[in-house]
Amino acid sequence: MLYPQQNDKRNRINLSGFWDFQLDPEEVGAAQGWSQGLDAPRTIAVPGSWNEQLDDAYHYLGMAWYLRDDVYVPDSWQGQQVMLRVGSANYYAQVWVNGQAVGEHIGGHLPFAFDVSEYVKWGEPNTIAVQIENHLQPNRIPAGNLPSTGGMGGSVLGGGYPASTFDFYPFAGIHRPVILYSVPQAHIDDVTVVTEIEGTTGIVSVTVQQIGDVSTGTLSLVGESVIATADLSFADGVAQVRLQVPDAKLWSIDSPYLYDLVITLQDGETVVDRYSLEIGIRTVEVKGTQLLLNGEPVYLKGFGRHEDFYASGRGLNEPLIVKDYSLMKWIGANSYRTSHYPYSEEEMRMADREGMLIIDEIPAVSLNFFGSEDDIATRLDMCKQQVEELVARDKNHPSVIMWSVANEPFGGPIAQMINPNMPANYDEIGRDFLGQLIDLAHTLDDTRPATLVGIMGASVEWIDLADVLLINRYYGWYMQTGRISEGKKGLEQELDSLAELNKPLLFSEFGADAMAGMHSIPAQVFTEDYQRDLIEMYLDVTAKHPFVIGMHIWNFADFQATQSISRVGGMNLKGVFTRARQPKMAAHLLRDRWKNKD
Ligand code: BDP
Repeated sequence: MLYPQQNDKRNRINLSGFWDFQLDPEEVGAAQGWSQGLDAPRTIAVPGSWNEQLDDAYHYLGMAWYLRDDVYVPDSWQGQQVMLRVGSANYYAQVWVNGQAVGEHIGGHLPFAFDVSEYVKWGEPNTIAVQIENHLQPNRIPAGNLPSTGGMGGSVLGGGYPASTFDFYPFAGIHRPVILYSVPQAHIDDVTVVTEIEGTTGIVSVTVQQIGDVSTGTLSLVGESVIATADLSFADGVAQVRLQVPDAKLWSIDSPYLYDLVITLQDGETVVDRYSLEIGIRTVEVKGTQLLLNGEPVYLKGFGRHEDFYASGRGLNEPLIVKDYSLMKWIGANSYRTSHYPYSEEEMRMADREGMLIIDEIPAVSLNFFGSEDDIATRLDMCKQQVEELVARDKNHPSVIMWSVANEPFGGPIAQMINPNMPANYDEIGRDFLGQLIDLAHTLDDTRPATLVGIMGASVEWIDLADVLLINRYYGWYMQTGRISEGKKGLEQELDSLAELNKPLLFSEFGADAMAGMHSIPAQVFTEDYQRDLIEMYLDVTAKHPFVIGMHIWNFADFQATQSISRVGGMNLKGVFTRARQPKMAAHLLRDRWKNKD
């Protein structure tokens, strides 16, 4: 799934901007020909969640239509393959060109593209329509409307609204750019780059896949000048090359050096297709209880985050990405997890450029292993699809250091609460499910560790499947509420037992809600003071344990969740920045600790 690009052989038109939009609660649009025109259109911005843009659609998660009828395809694209690509649409989408259905996609956060060559009209405007719905359903990933909770869900399953099983707003719509692009008939279809380091030499192994029957090509690696070149020779559509880069400039947190890898398909002297890609030479490895980047132990300082902001909702917001990166640099963070779904491709490129380490997560948040065998198989297939699509999309990003196949699969007390009659072999079913996902991540990419994120109280056998242990802990918040010193005891005890697993451990979530501007002495829950003190306690306790390889605070910024009695204004307030990106006291604590010490 290569990111479309414009060069001398390829074309791309970004269709971001104002589109026509109409809700379709009765789901009559397809039958009534809305794919060719909406009868009561209003304006919406693409990309962006509809919920944040239109006040009457805030809680609407049903079917809706997006349409543009002004799309010319340039004459110069004739003879090329014309593709229509959606960066992401949550959750189910079907795409139409000039009234013809060209394809559909399930899953809210990964790109999909269709060959629309035979549907486009030349010399006149084309009509592009996308219908999308985001019904919350028990077998979707992530799930909603769980029957065992009587359809009640919401924040921490406390019966919130909408009835998600996850603690963030189920924003809906076209969240990333819609791009019309063209590639030559014979073209570079995929590129896989793997890097190794031998002494001061970088090894860059490249596999190129092409569609068509061109048998040769070239490859060059460009730094300040051309560093290495090689000829490509294709057999069965695949060519492989191993480049040596003497005195390689490595990609690292402090110096995220990127080379340009330029690939051509060539018929004799004639260049048929060209694709270039920024790559970084670096290695990631787990050794004993350490995580190594370029052979050196790395300590992860950062956050769990969300794609979330006023008005744009979960939609791509490039100025916000730049702003968030500047705040993460200000605070001294070097890493984050794309909790709880894949973030935009634009953001992944930012991470490459800025030297940010990314734990790349699929949307398998709050999995449960209840239901019939068929139900479980449906969910497993969907998770596998997302692992496959994510690895295909992000495998070449040097910033990606780990795949996360699940966040907080329901086990222990939470599973019991949802379903008091849970099957005796529930833990076993869960382990098999999660084990299959970890195995799949390893099979698709054996160069990066794979992990899953454990919920408090769940069976240790599940997290033990991971190469790096990731755990979310809320001592002093959901447990021992208001008593940080009691929470500290719980944390210390658990750390002693986790040491026995002999694996690196990242605290992937911990924190407290804090209402910006609220203070108290002594520190009480929901004050900035309490959040600051709790975070400080975790940093102090974990610093004594060398197998702890990092601390990710939950959350970078306050974010929109569902409405419930534990979410004031529907907001999760665990951000160390507000939703508007103003610092709370904890942000200054972290800057002091991360910039000046550690
Ligand atoms: C964890 C979840 C996260 C929630 C967080 C919280 O992984 O999505 O937002 O707790 O309750 O259980 O704030």
